[in-house]
Formats: sequence, structure tokens, C-alpha cells
Amino acid sequence: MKQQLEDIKQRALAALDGAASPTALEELRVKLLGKKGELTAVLKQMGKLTPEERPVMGQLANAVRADIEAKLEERKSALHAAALEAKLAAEAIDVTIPGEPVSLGHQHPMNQVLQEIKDIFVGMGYTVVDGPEVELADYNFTKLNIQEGHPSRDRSDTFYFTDDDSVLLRTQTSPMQIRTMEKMQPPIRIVAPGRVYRKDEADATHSPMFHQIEGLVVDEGITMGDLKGALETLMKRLYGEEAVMRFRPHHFPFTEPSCEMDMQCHKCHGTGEVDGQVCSTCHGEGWIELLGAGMVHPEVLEGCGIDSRKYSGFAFGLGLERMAMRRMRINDLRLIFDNDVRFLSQF
Ligand code: 2U9
Repeated sequence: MKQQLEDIKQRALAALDGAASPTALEELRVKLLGKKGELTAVLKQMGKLTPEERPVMGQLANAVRADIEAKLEERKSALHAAALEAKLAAEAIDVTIPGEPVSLGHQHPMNQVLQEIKDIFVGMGYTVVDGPEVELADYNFTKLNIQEGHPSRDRSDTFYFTDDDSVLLRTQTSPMQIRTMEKMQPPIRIVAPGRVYRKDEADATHSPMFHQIEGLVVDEGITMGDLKGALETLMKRLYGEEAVMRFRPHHFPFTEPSCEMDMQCHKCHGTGEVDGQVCSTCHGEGWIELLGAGMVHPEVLEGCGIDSRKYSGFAFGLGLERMAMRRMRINDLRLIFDNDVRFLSQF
């Protein structure tokens, strides 16, 4: 019996050493130590032994079981470690491989121009103000001296929300200047950029939604000279010190006097011709229209609680898309709104 136990132990240890998987190990455990296993079969024969032999054999059998169990544990750990090692090797990540390049976006060309213009005005001490796109007709028209019946109030030109035409999508950012004057007394130096809405069919030069930046300065002794200085500074910063400007008389209900400012065409230098051909940049005009401006109408100041005998002011407005189109040589307004990356990535 002693020999049988020694045999089982030798064969068991050898077999366990050769077991290549946890499943093989478990099969061996059942075969060796299970209820119908080899060791149990030997122990069942203990009854045949003499009372003196029994404890000796019992001890030996327990020692053999302990040796087999120890070996089982050892192989189990070794197999587990090997499996982990293989898994780690298979799933290894090479952190030295260069990453996929991420293509970076950038500001929209129109916002680049807006940012430039805001920076110039902030540099001259102006504050940037923001306000609602859904406005009262009172702020969009009446307080700007645009009377009932004025063509710009027409339902075919303006988006109204109400049947009584009292609430609308602002057609200009001027309501912001009214709101500012109602809230604070001069000195006032603000620019108001933002979306505005007009019932226009979309084509190469029109869109029902576009962006404006308007400005307002109100203080004691403000003159047309201040208006010219501020706007010439703006344009020389944008287009270079050599830019040449002219002012033409115009009419707006909210300014008096009113004017428009043009810049001499940089391509044909005001001649309207390049190599005997009509200049393609200014279409032969020699000048490029940039913006509208004027001295704030005294009625508008008074309507906002500002004493027009003590204070005067100037205001101006320009369309941002048109500004971006001129600066970036874009020939169709719709490209600005399409947001096609093939177009945008050029700027
Ligand atoms: C107040 C008083 C006066 C704003 C002004 C213009 C002239 C102007 C147009 C330029 C192209 C609009 O985007 S556009 O179509 N604007 O010509 N805007 S003066 O005058 C104001 C504004 C607010 C209280």
C-alpha cells in the first residue's frame, strides 16, 4: 500500500507538471483526489490493514494528498501568470506610434473681420454691447425717428411677430444704441455688433439674415470732425495707412447731417481703369462704398432723455459680410453662410 501511495504521488506530480491548461488541471484534480479518484480508492483499502499499520498509512496518505494539493496550487498560479503574460503581450499598445493628426478649425472669415474691428474700437476706448434680436418696433423704428408709413417698416421688408407690427426681428443693431442712451448719460462710446434680419431673397449680394456693426459716440462738443477721425482711423487700421477716403452727403432718418464713406479703389487708384479695361474691383467707379454715418438726430437724443443742447454725437453702421467680402475677395455672399470647409479653410 505504501508503494501504491508512492506511485500515485510520483505519477501525480509528473502529470501536474505537464498540465498545460486550467481545464487539464481540474481534470487531474478530480482523477487524483475526487470521490472516485485514485487516492480515495487506496484509502478505501485501509480497512484491510492491521490497527498498527493504519495510523502510519493514514499519515502517509495525508502527506501524499498535501503534496498533490500543493503542486495543484503551484501549477494553477503558474498557468494564471502565464495566461496574464500572454494577454498583456497580445494587448500591448505602442505608445511611440505617432497619433492621427487632428485638423484644427479656425474663426470664420466674417468673425475674423468682426474681431479686428472690435479690437480697433476697444483700442479707442469703446465698449462692445450686445442685445436682443427680437425687438420692439418702438426701439427698432420709432425712437430712431423712422415714422409710421416709412418704407422700411413695410411688411414686405421686415419680419413681424405680431399682427399689430409691434414686435419684430431687428432690421439693424441701432436699438442697442437707444437702449444704452436710455440707461446712461454721456460720455457714451459703444459699438453694437450682431445679427439683423430683412425680408430679402438670398442671392450673391443679399441674405435675409446678415451682420452689422454700428457705433455711437455722445459727449459734449462732438462734431463731424470726430466722426471723420474715428472712421478714417478704423479704415486705415484695416486697409493700411495709405488708404484714401471720401465722404458723400446722404440721408438717414436717425442722423442729421448724414453721409456715406467710400474708399478709393486700391486696384485702379480711383481711375476706374486697369490696363485700359474697366476695373474689376470697383466696376469702374474708382471708389468702394464702405459705410453710412452721421450726427445723431437731436430728436433721437431727446427721445432717450439726453439734452441735445448740451450733448451731440455721431453714429455709423456697416455690414460685416460686405466688409469680409471686400477684405477677403469673396465674390458671393452665400459662400459666407454655406460653411463649406473647402471654402472656410482658405482663410
Ligand atoms: C442711433 C442713432 C444713429 C447708425 C447708422 C448707418 C448710418 C448705415 C447701414 C450700413 C450698411 C446699414 O448694414 S447696412 O445695410 N447703416 O448706413 N447706420 S448711421 O445710426 C444710428 C444708430 C443708432 C441711436
